[in-house]
Amino acid sequence: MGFLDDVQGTLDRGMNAARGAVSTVAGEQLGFVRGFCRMCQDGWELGYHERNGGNASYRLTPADLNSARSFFYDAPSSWVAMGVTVPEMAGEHLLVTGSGKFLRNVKDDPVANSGIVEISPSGDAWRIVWGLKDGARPTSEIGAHVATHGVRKQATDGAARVLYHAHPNALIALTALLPADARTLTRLLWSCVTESVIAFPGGVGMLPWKVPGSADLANATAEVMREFDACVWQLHGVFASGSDFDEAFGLVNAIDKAADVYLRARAAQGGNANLPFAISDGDLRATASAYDLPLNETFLS
Ligand code: 2HA
Ligand code: ZN
Repeated sequence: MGFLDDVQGTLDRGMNAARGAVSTVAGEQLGFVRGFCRMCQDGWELGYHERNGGNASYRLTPADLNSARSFFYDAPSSWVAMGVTVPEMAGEHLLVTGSGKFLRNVKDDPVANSGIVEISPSGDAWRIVWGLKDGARPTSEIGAHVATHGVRKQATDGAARVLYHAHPNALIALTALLPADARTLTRLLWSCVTESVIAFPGGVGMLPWKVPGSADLANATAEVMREFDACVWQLHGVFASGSDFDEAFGLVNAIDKAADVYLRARAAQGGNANLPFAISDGDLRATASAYDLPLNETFLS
């Protein structure tokens, strides 16, 4: 290689580095990236994300995609199969947290700890178009995210955009005391905090223990979330959907708070499960009627 080639190579590398730096900083300023960072930070501050615990994804709108496209890599990564096939998600773009990444670090360095993946035309693979730098990959629960996005997108006519997976202490503790039954869990949560039925009038779904990151967990979660906008994973945490970051985060927060109140009340009377006072089915119906809520009647007596 001659001297001039060397100079050209150095200039090219310099230009690419400069462009990378510009696109990185600007990408981080996008509104949906900032909202995503805030949700991860809020979860960290509430103790939902020990180590690399938890993960999140956001399905970009066409407007988000327009505003983000100029920051995408010149060449996306190769396609990587994700173990589930979700035709409804073909061509969609998801902002996702990275596998093994700590959610407490997302806000300070979104391009290292999260990134945007495009879903393949057949809905069975992803490739990285922004972020997830230095060989990072999307969350180990990418299958659950993509499969559930497909289901929630259909169930809500496209309104659902956020999926949030957290490991809240009280909720996990409560699942050690209960069978994996959505009705039993929902009734406990509704019965001890007045606003529970307002936050989740449809109730919450629940799955028995499964291997994290498995296709079995992904498919079972998507199935449960045809009906529910949250699915509790026994001895693991919760997976929740929302139209925006406030909705998904608020749902997890409300579910965990009710679990915490229940456990405190139960502990305060020596562990006895029969609380002397609880919100009755009549009270739940009255609340639903006052606020015109889509109450899940099958969970009442
Ligand atoms: O992202 O929480 O369920 C780590 C996990 C896997
Ligand atoms: Zn988890």
